[in-house]
Amino acid sequence: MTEGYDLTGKRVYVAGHRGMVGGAIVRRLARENCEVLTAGRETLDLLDQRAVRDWFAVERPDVVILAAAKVGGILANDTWPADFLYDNLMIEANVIEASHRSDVGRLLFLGSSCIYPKLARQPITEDALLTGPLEPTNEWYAVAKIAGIKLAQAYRRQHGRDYISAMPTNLYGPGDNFDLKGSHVLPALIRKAHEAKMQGQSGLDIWGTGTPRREFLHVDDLADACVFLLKTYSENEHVNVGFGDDVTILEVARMVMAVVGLDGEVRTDPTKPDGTPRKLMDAGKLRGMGWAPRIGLYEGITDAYRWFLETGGAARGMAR
Ligand code: GFB
Repeated sequence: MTEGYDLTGKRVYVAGHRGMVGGAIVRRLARENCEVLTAGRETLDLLDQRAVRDWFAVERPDVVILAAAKVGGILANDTWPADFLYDNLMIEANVIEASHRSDVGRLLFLGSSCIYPKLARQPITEDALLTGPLEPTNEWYAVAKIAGIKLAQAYRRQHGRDYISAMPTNLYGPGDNFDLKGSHVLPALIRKAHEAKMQGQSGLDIWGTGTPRREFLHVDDLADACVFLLKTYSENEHVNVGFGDDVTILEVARMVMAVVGLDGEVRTDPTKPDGTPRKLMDAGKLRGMGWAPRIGLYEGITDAYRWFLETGGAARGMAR
């Protein structure tokens, strides 16, 4: 444990600030007395090793939060396996190595709950990593994220760097991707429910059987957990950031319909993949350190729908 790592006056680089996660972290850091650094893709291509090294050499951040990633839902993972593996490996390798080269003292790498084996015992504790085969629908992304954890650990071990990793569960909230081909389930259902309501239809079409269980965390809670970990945690093992409870896809679909105000039944489509049956993370380690989420699922979906309405629900591209 780092006793009260102080962010005051630090230059904190948030990689991926235009994505849902990076955006939430920038909003949360506004409450800290630090300087936030960001760089859009037009300024800095994180796939370009030379450009990343040069940017770090000039900007000299003290702290890095690595929230940049090629992300997407079950279909996106299946459609673009090369992008999910290559882009994520390159982003992690470039940012972590450049951080070390330019003497960044503190780095937080963000992964995903899909790093765990498909049939891991539930709720999933941190030590389930690499104990069994992965879920095939997202193994490319999972392998890249596991490599990111290992990179942080390797720089800690070989170079004494204070680099840590957090594994969030399925996230949602303002800034999400509402493109139906690329998105995760919650933004997809919000958009589909909204469009059905606008067209005077009833009922909501969902993919798969509706029986898989998923745990959802509002991205503002994740951002708060990231700042908490940066200030307090300094160990080799990654930390789960979960909500602590899960729901079936059918349940979440009904909740979305209630928030949006859409009547009718949920219609399943078993020709579409379910993905992993369940991935509830054990959030006990982080709770034991004194952090807990604040935003309940219904309240969080209401907030995500508010953002969708305010921004016109523009189909948003992949966050990076
Ligand atoms: O959120 P999601 O795309 O990804 O799908 P995963 C979760 C569940 O919702 C699956 C179902 O069982 C989907 O079949 N679902 C129902 C839908 N209707 C829809 C819909 O309209 N759109 C989508 N997208 N799903 C992802 C991984 O897995 O989780 C990523 O692919 C990452 O790599 C992320 O780890 C956190 O939860 O299955």
